[in-house]
Amino acid sequence: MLSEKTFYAIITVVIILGGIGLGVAYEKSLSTAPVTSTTSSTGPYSLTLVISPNNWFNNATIHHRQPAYFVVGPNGQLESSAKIMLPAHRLIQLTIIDYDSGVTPNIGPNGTSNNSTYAHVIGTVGGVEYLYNGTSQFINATLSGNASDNITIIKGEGWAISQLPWNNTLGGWEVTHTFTILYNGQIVVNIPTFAGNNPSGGAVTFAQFYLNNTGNYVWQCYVPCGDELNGWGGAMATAGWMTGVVVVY
Ligand SMILES: [Cu+2]
Repeated sequence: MLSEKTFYAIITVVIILGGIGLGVAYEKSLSTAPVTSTTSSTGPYSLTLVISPNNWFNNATIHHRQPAYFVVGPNGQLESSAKIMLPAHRLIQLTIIDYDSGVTPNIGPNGTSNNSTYAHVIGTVGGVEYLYNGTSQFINATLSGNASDNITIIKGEGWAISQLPWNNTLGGWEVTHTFTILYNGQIVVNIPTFAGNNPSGGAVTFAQFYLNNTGNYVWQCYVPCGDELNGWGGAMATAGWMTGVVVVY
């Protein structure tokens, strides 16, 4: 028979283990709650977007291959970009990983416009975006910042640019897509992604900005990269592809 002392020692161990078990269960239920932020509530907020070309759009069009923005979720999974949640009054650190490439002869609010506004970086900290990768390709000499022009790209810092140029040789803006945020129809942020002329595509763009009004914004790409309607149908007109809302809370 157990002594009284041993008995109470066992009871104590059972209670402690039970408590740990409860703690683990509680912790687990917390960790399955929706993650709305990848950083603390006061520090910079990180948003990573991926542009994937050639996504299957639908069977009703000959242009099946449509480009789309995706949000990279907290565990690395790709999520819809139809509705992007961003905090107000906090530094947003945006990284766009663009697997697409190619210049565009048209840029702006319709399929025939050629509006250089959308080739400019607007609304970011310092008025610049930082380009990584894709920068060793030949581009218009008006943007002298690539290896063929003997300009040094500082590793780890990217290449700060305030606009992307027109490329005479390729006959288009060196912009593959834009991530443009509008509030009441006005451009708040415009971040063009770099086209380069790398046939395999790919460039990474980093930019920082603040959104200081809570409420619903619109995001839209301004390179007519969809099908039909001079490029403004398909992906360009479908939430979660080349347009969507930004909810600032
Ligand atoms: Cu686009």
